[in-house]
Parts: sequence; C-alpha cells; structure tokens
Amino acid sequence: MKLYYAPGACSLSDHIALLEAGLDFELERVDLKRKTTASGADFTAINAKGYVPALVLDDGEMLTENIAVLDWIATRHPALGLEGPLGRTRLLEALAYISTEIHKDFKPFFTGAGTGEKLRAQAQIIRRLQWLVERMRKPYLFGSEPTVADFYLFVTLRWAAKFGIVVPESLADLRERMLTRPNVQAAIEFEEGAAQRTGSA
Ligand SMILES: N[C@@H](CCC(=O)N[C@@H](CS)C(=O)NCC(=O)O)C(=O)O
Repeated sequence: MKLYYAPGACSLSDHIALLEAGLDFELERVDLKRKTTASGADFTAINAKGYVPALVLDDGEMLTENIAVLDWIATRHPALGLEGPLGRTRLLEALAYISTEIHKDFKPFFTGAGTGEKLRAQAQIIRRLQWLVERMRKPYLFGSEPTVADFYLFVTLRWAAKFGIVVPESLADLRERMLTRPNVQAAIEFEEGAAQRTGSA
C-alpha cells in the first residue's frame, strides 16, 4: 500500500500508525501547493480531493479522510485501538473531536490569517485541549498505551509548538513521551529529510 503524505501534516499520524502497526507500506510525498507528487504525478488525478492523507491499498482501493484512515489502521492492528463493546465508538469519538474541533481550529495558522483571528483560534484550541486533559486517562488519552487518536493529537500538539501555543502540561508530557518512541522519531526524521531534500515544508 502507499501513503500520500506531506511533511508534518495530519498524514504524519497515519505514517506513525502504519509503522507502529508493522504494516508494509510505501510513501509518496505530495506538494500541497502545486498538487503534485514526488514522482511528478498530478495529485488531484490520484485523489480528487487534493489533500492528504490518501492511503492506496494493495487492491487499488483508496482511503481518504484521516478519521477513516486511522480507524482502518486500528482495525488492522487492534493494539492501536480500544477494546470493549464501546471501544471502537470511543475511538471514533476521539478521532472526530481531534479532526473536526482541534485540527480545524488551526486553519487560521495555515492560511496566514490576521492576528485577531489567530488569537481567537488559539483560545478555542486551548479550550478544546483542556476538555481532553480533564478526561484523559494518562499518560495517553486512554491510558498507558497510545491509540491512533494519540498519534493524531500528537500532530496537532506539534503544530501548537510550531505556532507558539502553550498547551496544558499533561499534553506537553504526552508530546514529549511520544517523541521517545522510535517509530515516531523515524517518521519525523523521514518526513523532515524529505522536506529538506526538496527544499520546502
Ligand atoms: N478532511 C480531511 C482534511 C485533511 C487536511 O486538512 N489535510 C491537509 C494537511 S493536514 C491538506 O492536505 N491540506 C491541503 C489542501 O487542503 O489543499 C481529513 O480529515 O483527512
């Protein structure tokens, strides 16, 4: 299978999850501004939505939308999901919150919005994160082991650091703990190396 990704984007969570799941996959970088891939293909001809992540399975089926891609990986490798009758539902609930509430709130930081809009977004991000902090089981969202939801949250916590947003202490701890995982380090090093090789982020 092949993951279409952009360095440091939300697709980093899928990259980490695929490594943690021990699945066999290839990577192809996408230039999100030009909508081209590293091999020179028109990305919109591959994924008409024009955004990452896109995961092309071995049978040619393509999965898009981070919630669906991460849920698919957790289904293939249940240790990255949650057990119990409500396990998958709770995982989807967390993924949806991270995607539609936290990820979405970073938009002004990626679109070059004005200071006022960024300050409003920052306050909202901190409120959303605080809601998680009050419910997380620590050190990860659901206890001692990370799920795919932690990988997605981790990516948004990296964005927070990049844009100078100070996050609650338990989430700063989660971010640091995640950085000690060899698969997380490998994914970041690969993506940062790819960005440097092509001279863009
Ligand atoms: N609804 C999509 C949104 C994914 C998304 O926002 N991807 C960003 C990177 S984090 C992207 O590719 N942006 C480029 C664009 O939208 O043109 C999902 O949840 O997977």
